Amino acid sequence: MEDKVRQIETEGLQAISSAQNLAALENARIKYLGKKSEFTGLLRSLGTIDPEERPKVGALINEVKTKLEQSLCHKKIVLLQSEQSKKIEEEKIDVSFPGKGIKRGRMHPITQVMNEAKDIFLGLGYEIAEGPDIETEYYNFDGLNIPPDHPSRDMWSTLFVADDVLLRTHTSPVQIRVMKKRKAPLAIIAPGRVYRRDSDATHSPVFHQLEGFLVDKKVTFGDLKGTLTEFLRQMFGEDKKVRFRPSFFPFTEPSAEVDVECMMCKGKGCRLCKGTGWLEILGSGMIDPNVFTAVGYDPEKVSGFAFGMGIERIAMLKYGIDNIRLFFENDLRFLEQF
Ligand code: 2NM
Repeated sequence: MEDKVRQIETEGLQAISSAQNLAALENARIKYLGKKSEFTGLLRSLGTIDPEERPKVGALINEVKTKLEQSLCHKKIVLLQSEQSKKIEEEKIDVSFPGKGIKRGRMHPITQVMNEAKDIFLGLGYEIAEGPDIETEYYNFDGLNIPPDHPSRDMWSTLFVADDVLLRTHTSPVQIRVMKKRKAPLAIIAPGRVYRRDSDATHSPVFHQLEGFLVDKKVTFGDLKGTLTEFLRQMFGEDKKVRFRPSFFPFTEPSAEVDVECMMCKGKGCRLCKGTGWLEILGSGMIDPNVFTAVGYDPEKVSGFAFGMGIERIAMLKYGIDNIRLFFENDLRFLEQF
């Protein structure tokens, strides 16, 4: 029996020390010290052996059991440590590695062009004013000297919310509101969303405008020309030619449309400018006396000029974009180019 115990000791210690991982070690424990092991069997059969021998064999079994347990415990610590350090090694991260490169967002091209235009007028001493997108006929049409039967008022041009409630078709109502509230001198720009019943490659039912006006004593058409020429030079480049063409708007008299030399062909004539060498950029004019009367100003005492431009149109010309819908579809392949 003693030989058997010694043999189990040798084999057990061997199995423990050669275990390569915790699972193998656990198998060794079950095999050599488990409830169904040979060793436990011997321990149980202790009662059947010669009483003379019993203390000696009992002591030996206890000694071997302790040895195996200590060996197991020690090996377990060694394996745990090596598995831990293996895991640490595997999961090690090099913090000096370059990051994943989080994509930076950017301003929408319409916002960029709008900000550029605003900044130029802020530099010229203008102030920004805002107003509601939902307006009444008075602020959108009547106050601007637009006659009751004007085609822009009908339901095929204007988006109505209810009778006498509509989505503003330009930002001019903001200017009427400012003039009604404050007195001259004023230099104001009104940027914002506007709405029209129109939809094709160059027209969207929602688009952006920047309008503005200046009122003071003795404002002249020369002031209008100087201001808008300076704006266009800053916006499109010092080298660009600018021209003023007679036009008509109900709210200005006289009125002028302003063109800039085509930036694609430098005035030679191309697809973009339809062979004319010029691109129409904005509308303008001297504020009509009827508008002044409507807001409570005396047209004998003050004069002023006003202008308006479509931001999408400017952005399309500036970047050579042929479809306005690209601005609203939010396709990153398009937006990432700006
Ligand atoms: C334009 C063209 C010409 C304009 C006029 C006014 C107001 F309210 F002062 F009378 N605001 N904007 C105006 C004048 C707008 O857009 C093409």
